[in-house]
Amino acid sequence: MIDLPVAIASAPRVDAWVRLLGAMLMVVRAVVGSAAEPAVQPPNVVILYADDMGYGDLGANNPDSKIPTPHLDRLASAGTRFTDAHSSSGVCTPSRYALLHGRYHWRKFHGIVQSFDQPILDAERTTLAELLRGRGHATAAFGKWHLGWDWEAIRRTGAKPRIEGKNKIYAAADFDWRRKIPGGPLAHGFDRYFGDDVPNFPPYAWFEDDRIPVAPTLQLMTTGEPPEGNWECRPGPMVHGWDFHAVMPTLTDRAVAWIEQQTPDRPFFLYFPFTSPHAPILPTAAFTGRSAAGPYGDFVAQTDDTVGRVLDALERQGFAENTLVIFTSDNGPERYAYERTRAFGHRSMGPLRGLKRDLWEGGHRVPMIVRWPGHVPAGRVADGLVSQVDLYATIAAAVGAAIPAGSAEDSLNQLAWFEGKAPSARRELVHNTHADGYALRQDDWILIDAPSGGISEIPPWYLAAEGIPTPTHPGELYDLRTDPGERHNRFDSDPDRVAAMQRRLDALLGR
Ligand SMILES: [Ca+2]
Repeated sequence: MIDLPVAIASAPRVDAWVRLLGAMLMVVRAVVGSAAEPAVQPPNVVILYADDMGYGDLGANNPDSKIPTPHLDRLASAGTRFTDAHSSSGVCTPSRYALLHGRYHWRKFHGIVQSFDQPILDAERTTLAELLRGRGHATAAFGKWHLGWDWEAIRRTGAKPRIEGKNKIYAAADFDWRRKIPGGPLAHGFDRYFGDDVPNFPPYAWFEDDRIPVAPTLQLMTTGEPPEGNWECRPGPMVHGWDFHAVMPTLTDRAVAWIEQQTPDRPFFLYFPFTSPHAPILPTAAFTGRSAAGPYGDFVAQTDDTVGRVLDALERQGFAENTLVIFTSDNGPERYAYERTRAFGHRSMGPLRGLKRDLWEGGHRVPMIVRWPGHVPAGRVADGLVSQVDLYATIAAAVGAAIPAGSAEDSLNQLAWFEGKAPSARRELVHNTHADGYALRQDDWILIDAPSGGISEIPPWYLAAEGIPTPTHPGELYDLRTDPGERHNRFDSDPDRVAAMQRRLDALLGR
């Protein structure tokens, strides 16, 4: 502000000039201000994160899809669809860590958080939720957390689990369920949390913020089989009357209700990691038969409907225009996807090779749509390279937040590209699921530093039907521009590129 001298402002002729000068200064401030600040208020941010949804399960990505996804297709036509977008890992927990920290998971760990494991997020690094809350956003997480809690804080003295393989099997009486459970979403920047942590892990109970309001009293019981696949449920404590079918509808209701509580005078951040279409595959009666790809297809259709309900709530409350909506998935489709190709002619992996866990594209190239009216071009398809690791710096730029030193070290700001003003900032990406296998992407090329990019088991009939050869080389090299299905291994024919990419991968991994 410029203070005008009172003595001059009081003289009548000078007063007119001062008023004119004041008006000009206001115009200058308005112009300068609008250039520096993209909006009166930073945008709301909504991340919708599907669980195990494949590249080819998004209708807009797959002309031969047998699953209707009208709401996601609508989102894609109102925003930009990314066809070379990647989760950090081929499994759940590491991808979530990478998304919320803007950091490769493999710098710290590889596997998933098991049931009753301790928290995996870093207290010394700012999460995306902490960043946005610092910018003034109200923050909430609904759904699948799967980043651990400090269970030790509520474990009763002397209670010890029975160990069976990966599972620590506790009884309901081993915990004091009346107490707060530290280390969860509220410890990492979220004002609110509602969800079931992991739908196929104990405790089978609702979490409200940092408490479990209705205590588990039973051990897991399931009756019958799901309509497709297995329950995939780990043993452990369960609430009386727990209803697996109610999980996605309840999460959707709660997320919509939270949006309805928001007001235009404060921006918000909704992080909504779905529990679907991950197993147990349990579409509700309203969605049974909705697709031509079996119960899994119906569960994807239900997932799409949840997206529709969130988009409708944003529209109804007047938030749609100033909300950055990002839809993506935490990894590729589960192993049932092979049988789905035979039974229904639906390819959850689309044209890609491999599934969840794999270093091949099907493990980590996932659907991604970004909508932000007036900023991100509508109806555009972007084929540049992007990682979910980049969402942190990109969102920070969109809301005008500075990234604290020491946080989000791997995240590239892709805002100019998202807005259609520049190419992708990313030329290179490291892929990893397990500790013993890495791949390096450079422009169109991928080097898989393992004899096979496959980790998920492949049925012999599928290998025969697709004409996939047995691996015979110490590594794999593909040109994804001409060979997106990774069929023609160039490892032997391009040794110079293999050596250069191997050196670069070793340097990036510090080995
Ligand atoms: Ca997953």
